[in-house]
Amino acid sequence: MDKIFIKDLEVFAHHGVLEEEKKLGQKFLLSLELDLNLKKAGTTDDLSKTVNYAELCSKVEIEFKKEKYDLIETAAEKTAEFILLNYNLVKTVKLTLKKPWAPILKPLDYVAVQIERSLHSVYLALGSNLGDKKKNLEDALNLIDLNPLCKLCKVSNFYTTAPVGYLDQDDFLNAAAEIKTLMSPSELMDFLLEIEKKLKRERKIHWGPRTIDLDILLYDDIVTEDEHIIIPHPRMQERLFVLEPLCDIAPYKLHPLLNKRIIDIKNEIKAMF
Ligand code: PH2
Ligand code: MG
Ligand code: MG
Repeated sequence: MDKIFIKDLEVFAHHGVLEEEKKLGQKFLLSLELDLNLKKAGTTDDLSKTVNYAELCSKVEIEFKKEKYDLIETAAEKTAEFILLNYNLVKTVKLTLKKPWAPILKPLDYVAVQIERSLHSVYLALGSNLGDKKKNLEDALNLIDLNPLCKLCKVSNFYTTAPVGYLDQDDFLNAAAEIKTLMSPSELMDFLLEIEKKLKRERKIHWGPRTIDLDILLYDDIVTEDEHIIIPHPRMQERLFVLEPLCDIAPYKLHPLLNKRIIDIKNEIKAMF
């Protein structure tokens, strides 16, 4: 991947555990390695096809000075988040934050932390068959989009589907969505469970009626071995109520375990009926 480098940007800020660090402030040195495709900008000479590093430096400086964190870890994390959420072209940020003048009464060149962060592309399945189904799906999507660590990118059509599994229940309204997020799979799972709780999901019957069900289908191209977080979703390839909406927003996406496109998996299932 192509890169833009920014080395040792000096920013005066007030991060530190010690009281005098918060009061007096000190200089920090911020280095960035941004992964993005520079070919378009390089062949068209068009600034809008890349990241304007002058603007980025100014905005990062403002962001970095806004708060007073105890830890350089936190200052680094927040800065990486800011860049990924505000510059769509940037796929990955590697950030080194040096604190050369940390008042620890030791002769050293500098202390530093380095982190590497990316935005993750995730496909979700949504389902509701209790209460105002359409509103439940819309409320869930809004709550996802409101989270500062998530961006809602695409939403499928809503499909009315007959119940699968446990049959003695009302029809479902199903949908799929693509989000970009900074959360790990387990953080995202916890967040989705929180939304299910907020929207009054009760777990009484397995596969039974629910105001809202939110499932992770795909997370980048990862395949997990963790029995609590199974990605790709283990039954997605059998379920038309998942494949049909997903096909609206990602027909040519490759299922990382089956090595088949979503549209082809859907067509195979449809042919069986
Ligand atoms: N979800 C289930 C079980 N059965 N059937 C339909 N039609 N739609 C669903 O979302 C659904 C289901 C378990 O998550
Ligand atoms: Mg489900
Ligand atoms: Mg579920």
